[in-house]
Amino acid sequence: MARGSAVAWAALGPLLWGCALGLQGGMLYPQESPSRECKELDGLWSFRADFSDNRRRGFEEQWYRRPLWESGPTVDMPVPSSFNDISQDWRLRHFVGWVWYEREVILPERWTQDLRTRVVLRIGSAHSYAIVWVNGVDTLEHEGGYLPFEADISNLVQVGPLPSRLRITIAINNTLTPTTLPPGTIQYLTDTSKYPKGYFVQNTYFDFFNYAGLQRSVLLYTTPTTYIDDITVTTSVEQDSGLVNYQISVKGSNLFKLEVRLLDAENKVVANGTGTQGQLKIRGKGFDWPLLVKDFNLLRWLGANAFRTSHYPYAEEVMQMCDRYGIVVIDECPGVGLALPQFFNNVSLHHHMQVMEEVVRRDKNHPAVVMWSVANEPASHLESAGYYLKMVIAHTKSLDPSRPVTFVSNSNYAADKGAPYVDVICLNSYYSWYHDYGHLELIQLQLATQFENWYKKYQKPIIQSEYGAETIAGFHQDPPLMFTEEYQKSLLEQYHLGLDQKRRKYVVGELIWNFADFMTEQSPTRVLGNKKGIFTRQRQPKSAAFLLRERYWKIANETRYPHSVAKSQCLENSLFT
Ligand code: BDP
Repeated sequence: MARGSAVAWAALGPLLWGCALGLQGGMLYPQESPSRECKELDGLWSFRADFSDNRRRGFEEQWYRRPLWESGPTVDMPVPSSFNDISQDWRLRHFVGWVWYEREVILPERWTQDLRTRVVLRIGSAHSYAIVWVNGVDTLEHEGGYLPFEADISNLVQVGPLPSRLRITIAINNTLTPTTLPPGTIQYLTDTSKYPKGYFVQNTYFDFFNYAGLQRSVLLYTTPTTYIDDITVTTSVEQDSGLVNYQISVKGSNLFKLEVRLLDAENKVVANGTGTQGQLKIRGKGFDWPLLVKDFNLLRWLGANAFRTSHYPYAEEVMQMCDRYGIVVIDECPGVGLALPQFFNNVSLHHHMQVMEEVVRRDKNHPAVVMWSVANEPASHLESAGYYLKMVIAHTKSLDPSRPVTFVSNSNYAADKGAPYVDVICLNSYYSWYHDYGHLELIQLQLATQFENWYKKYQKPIIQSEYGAETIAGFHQDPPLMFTEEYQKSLLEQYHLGLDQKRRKYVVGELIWNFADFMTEQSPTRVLGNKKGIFTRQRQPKSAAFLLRERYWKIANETRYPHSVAKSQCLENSLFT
């Protein structure tokens, strides 16, 4: 049901570097300034899901040509949000196909009359394929969720006297195909004794609910016609000084003068520069007060200092918080569910590289990002996956030579074809949960074997990127049984004993699965979603949260005060600044 041509099943062959790759321009986070204005389009939009059999009625009847209400009934839909959770209509929660959003905006007169102003429409993310019309004119298409895209719409709004009313229509398709990220398949069930005619299901190969819609902010912003399109910052340290290298791309004219000022947290200028590239030298450390946001407060309460954006890039505001809180991030793209051999084809590879370009373009200047992750648990034992991962990793390294690149593996060390190309080996394992369940006594042995095998083969640093147990808050049993708080706690304890054996050697990180419970598709193994959180979905701690809190603060204090007796409590006001 994807729009346009079907999947091209090209055999994996050498890719021509640069062919159709290479993003046009930057994707800076919109900020207000004396020369830039922002107009948020968050709030209520008109919405309609296309329930027609082929899901294409909207295109056949050209719903974008006139206000949406003229072509049929609409409902209110808040933006940002996932349409699945808003309505009481069961069909909408599980809808697969095209949905239509529309919103009218009145523009300030200056935006439409002043020809030295550029007006840009920016969509924070639309999962997963989007087509955008402005006043009925096809303006923008984008493939892939979780990442922003935008279009200069000046020539659509600056067309004569007062077209200050703008109608924005966005059609979004959440169908996952073998060439989307994450990939998926559509299966038609044709046994008419069991299913009505035309019945199909969306198959996915990952463990979270495929929420869709305009899930992040939509906004309009302006720039002058000569404007900064992109900034790339890389940093290093030389003795006592921090070095900030910058490269600025200006568009619209060659006649400009650039002054660069670096501000600290209190808005004091700490370094100056001029021109489109240069180096700023600064001294000292930054310091941030904790912000009043629950998840970051919980991270701080825990003493956690890192997470992975499993399994897609998080909102830009989250990345900004990480910068401020000193939380380091393994920034992962939506390369999840690459489970079937047919997903490793040339079309997907090309798209995957493009997605990595979009991730790096968006997040490259966040100091919080310590590593890029190109995928979670791909079928990396396949030869075709080896080539595919090699190409995506090499491409990501060429986009950002300053950061390590990884993917997260759950393959056997001897079979994994992608591991030779990563800088850090990231491993997911679920001993005593999906294997040998109930047998907590096996964890230490199995974990030691896992680490030793991988390290012997690759001699690379290793991160335990997932481990955990499904736990229903309030379920108790001692001696522990699966799904109880006691079982989760004991499982983590056993893992920690194993991790501590290797921690000072080559195991450089541990990431619990998961921070908080989250929604998944229904299945016999999921009780209202994935319950491996150490916090509930409402952010209340399970017993394991207290265990981790002890551990993380003890490790943090050991590192920061190596000569004092390690205490398992927060010793300072700030986190890891
Ligand atoms: C891992 C996946 C993660 C799942 C987790 C689980 O990476 O997305 O949620 O298993 O089963 O394999 O809880």
